[in-house]
Amino acid sequence: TQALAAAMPFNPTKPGEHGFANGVQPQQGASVQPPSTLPTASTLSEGAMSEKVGSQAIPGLNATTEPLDRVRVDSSGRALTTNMGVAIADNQDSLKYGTRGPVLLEDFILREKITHFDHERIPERIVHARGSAAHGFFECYEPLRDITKAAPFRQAGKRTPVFVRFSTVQGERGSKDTARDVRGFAVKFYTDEGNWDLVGNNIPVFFIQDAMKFPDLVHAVKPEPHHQMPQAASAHDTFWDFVSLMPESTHMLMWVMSDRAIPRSYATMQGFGVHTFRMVNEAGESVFVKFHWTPIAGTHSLVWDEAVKISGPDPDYHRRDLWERIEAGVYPEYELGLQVFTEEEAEQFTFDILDATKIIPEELVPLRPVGRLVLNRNPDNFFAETEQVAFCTANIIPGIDFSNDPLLAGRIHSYVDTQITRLGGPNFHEIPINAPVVQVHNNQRDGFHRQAIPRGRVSYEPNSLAGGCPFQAGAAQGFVSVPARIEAREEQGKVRAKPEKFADHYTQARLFFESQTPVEQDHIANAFRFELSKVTVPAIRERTVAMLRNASEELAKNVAMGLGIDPLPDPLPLALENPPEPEVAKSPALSLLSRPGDGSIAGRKIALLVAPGVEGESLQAVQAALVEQGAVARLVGGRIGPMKTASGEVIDADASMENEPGFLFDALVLPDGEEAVAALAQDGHTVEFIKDQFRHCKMILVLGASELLMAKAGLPVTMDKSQAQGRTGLTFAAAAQADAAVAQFIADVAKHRHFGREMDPPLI
Ligand code: HDE
Repeated sequence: TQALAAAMPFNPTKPGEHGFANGVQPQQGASVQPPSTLPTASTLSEGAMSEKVGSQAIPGLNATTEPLDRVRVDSSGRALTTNMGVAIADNQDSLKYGTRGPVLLEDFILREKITHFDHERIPERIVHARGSAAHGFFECYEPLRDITKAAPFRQAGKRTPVFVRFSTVQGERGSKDTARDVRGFAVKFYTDEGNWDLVGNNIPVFFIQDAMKFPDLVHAVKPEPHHQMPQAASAHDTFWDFVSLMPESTHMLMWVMSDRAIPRSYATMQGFGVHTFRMVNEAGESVFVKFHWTPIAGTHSLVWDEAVKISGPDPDYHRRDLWERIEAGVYPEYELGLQVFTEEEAEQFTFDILDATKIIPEELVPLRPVGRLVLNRNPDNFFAETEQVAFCTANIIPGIDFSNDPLLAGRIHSYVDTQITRLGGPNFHEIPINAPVVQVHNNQRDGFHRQAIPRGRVSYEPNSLAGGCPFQAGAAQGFVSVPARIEAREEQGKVRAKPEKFADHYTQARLFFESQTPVEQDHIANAFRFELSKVTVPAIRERTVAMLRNASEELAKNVAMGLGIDPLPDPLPLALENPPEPEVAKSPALSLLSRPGDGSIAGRKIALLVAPGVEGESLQAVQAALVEQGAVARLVGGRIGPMKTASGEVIDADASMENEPGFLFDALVLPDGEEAVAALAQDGHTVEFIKDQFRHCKMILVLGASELLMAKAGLPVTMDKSQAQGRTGLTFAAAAQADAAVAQFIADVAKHRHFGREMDPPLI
């Protein structure tokens, strides 16, 4: 396995970590080093202690590494110091009057250390508290000068560094990754004309149409205020109470009850800008755009039973997956597609493009692929980067502009506002992860934690004392808002009201549901059933079913049946009696299964069960074949550590069925070898392992003698191999034919799941 590990790709941007270059042992601390090796006064005074390490990134791949070098600290070979740079002789004991005497107030080293520690925590984000992030780049396919002058789209092949943070919405910072929830997909582009943030989600619509309702929505979904439960879950009374009284949320509910809300990986989910934005070209002409990120690895999700189980042993499931993919060089990659349309076209649509509860079907406005996003570097420090990063919808650059979406308007205000508190003042734009790679020049001054040292006596404009600098860039270079027509009708004046088309709450909810495959429709119905079964007030359950009747009678019936609601309640009254006939009645692009990806299994986790006496040759051949495809193929035993194969060779189990249960893996290989199979059959974990793999519709390769294990797990298809072969994601093979079988297995794994096996309630 060591040879295999060595053959696995690892991230070339981080050669010095994880013992590849510097040895596995950490450097000895100064306090345990013999006095002769302590740094001398002369080595300290050379300024060595404040020296920052250079970046190890591949040049041109990640321009953000350069500006961040200014603040990167590598302490290897350095002595401990106080925050004032004074070397610390003893980091073990506080300063006392005699060994048994009182600690002295003058111990500035102790007091500094404790004081700083006392203030380590900052407030978590009010929403999207739980997140994980990575660095990477955006690469433009071709110049988009016809529609935008925005810097990232200027030349073919141009790379713009990015920092991307994925998140869940409801749970707290330490909550589980696999909650049923919307995922944030926030991208910060460090362009050469300033920072542009595309702060999106993995679902292209939202619960509400107007920012006015956002605090209500969030209060309803967050843990209930009296007892602070439930954590990282929307399955509770206040959420369903609110949304069932807000019919505009029906469309979004369809999406969050679909498998999109339980992605397999951040690398296998889509991202969307949600709102309609504008793009503006050099001539000042503007078009509307919607932004879509599509994962190259395909859109794959978990199943609910699996998501629930994962949250126990691995609440960091998505964080770990993102980290490990990047460390292994299996870089998450997404294609950026634009839906581009004009104002005139928008006026013809049956829905309003300012309404964030509506999509534009791809069949109506197709996606134009414009570039790719590659995440190829993990952060160096979670707090400094992932926690302190501040995304903001107001961060746009010349060539990008807003639409009048009232939800977007609220966001343009909200992000900076919340960050002023979360990051402790108005200067958080100077925190390295937030600072643009271009220079900042203005007359904003002072405030908490100011980093920049502006020179001179001028902090106003116009001025003559500084030669008029910094000066206005003018329309040719500076940001100019699109002089968009204001549509407000004169007779309306100031109003608190919505445009008429906003009142059609159900047409697109129906479109979404009817565009799903039967499996996906079942999962949606089951998700509603689960969530509403956690609601304690029957009237809320019924009101939700009444709402669903307006979107899909079939879905409403299914959900009602699962909740024992009979007869069906009357449908909720419609806000718009006769909505216009939609342009598109079915959109296959809305099905997750319509984007299987590039067929690669890179990054998938596959368990190969092992026990002493395992038939080693066939198993290692399978492992090698999987690793060759970029999969993470781990030997999982009853315990970890070395064990002998049937032929006496030593192999190393690097995981156990106890520490890595079956549901943490995408697929399973059961080994040949009678002794090993007998040992595995004695271990209750084996049956659980196989049953979970089977129930979650995962692919299983059964080699030789381990057929017995399938029987032991009570799997009905085991015996009828002719029927099972190729039809259920189960591959049976004698060890001698493992080579041929593994090809079939790999092709199956690339398909992710075999849903044909699924039953509700589960048979196994
Ligand atoms: Fe956010 N949102 N949001 N949101 N949002 C925040 O900003 C807000 C909305 C999104 O990884 C907050 O710094 C309002 C839609 C992401 O750091 C806050 C409204 C979409 C993230 C805020 C919305 C998003 C946030 C909390 C309705 C998808 C995490 C902490 C008008 C297009 C970014 C913070 C990260 C975070 C406000 C609705 C995406 C409070 C007022 C729609 C991905 O400012």
